[in-house]
Amino acid sequence: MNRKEALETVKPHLTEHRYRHTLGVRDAALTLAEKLGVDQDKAEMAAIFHDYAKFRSKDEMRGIIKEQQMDEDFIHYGDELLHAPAGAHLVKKEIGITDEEILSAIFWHTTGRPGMSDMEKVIFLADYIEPNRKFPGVEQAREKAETDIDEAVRTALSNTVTFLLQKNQPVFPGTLEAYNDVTFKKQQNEGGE
Ligand code: DGI
Ligand code: FE
Ligand code: FE
Repeated sequence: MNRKEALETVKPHLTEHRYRHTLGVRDAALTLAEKLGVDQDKAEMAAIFHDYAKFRSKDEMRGIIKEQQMDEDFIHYGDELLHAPAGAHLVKKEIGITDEEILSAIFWHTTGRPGMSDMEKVIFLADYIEPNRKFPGVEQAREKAETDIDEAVRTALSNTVTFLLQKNQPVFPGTLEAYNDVTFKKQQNEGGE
C-alpha cells in the first residue's frame, strides 16, 4: 500500500481533527526516523495508522484485548489506552499490515514500554510532539528531540505521568516501567548521579 492509499484508507475512520493530528504525526515520524536511522516507509505507515481504532466502541476494543489475550492492564488503567493495542490488532486484520515493527509501534504508542525499539520510540514521540499538540511541556520535548531522542522520550513519559497524577488518574504500570527504564539508562550513560 502506498502513502496515498494509506491516507485514503485511514481517513474515514477519523475525525477532521484526528486526521490533521495523524498528518502531523506522519511528518514528525519521518524526521525522527531519519535521525534514528529506522525505515522511513515503515515509520510513515505506523504513523498513518497509529490512531486507526480511536473511534471504535470501548466494548469492541475490550473484547479484542480479551480475545487476543493481551495484557488486561490495558482494560483497567483508563479507556484512553484501549485504542493502541486494539488498533494494532485491527490494522492487521482489516488493513492486512503484518509487519511486526509497524504493529508493535502502534501497540505501544500510548503507553510506551521498557526497552522500546527505535521504531516504537519514533511513533511514541512523534505522537507526543507533532506540531498540533499543545500539552504543557511539549515545547521542551520538541527541543530535546532535536538532539537527544531518548531524553525527549523521557520528558514525554515524565510529563504524561505528571499529568495523570495531577488528575488523580491511575498510571499504567508499563508507562512507569518505561520511565524508569529510560531514566536508569540515562544515569548509566552519565556514570551515575
Ligand atoms: O490518541 P492520542 O490522543 O493521539 O494520544 P495517545 O494515544 O498518547 O493517548 C493520550 C491519552 O492517553 C491521554 O488521555 C493520556 C492517556 N494516557 C497515556 N498514558 C497513560 C494514559 N492513561 C493512563 N491511565 N495511564 C497511562 O499510563
Ligand atoms: Fe493514540
Ligand atoms: Fe495520536
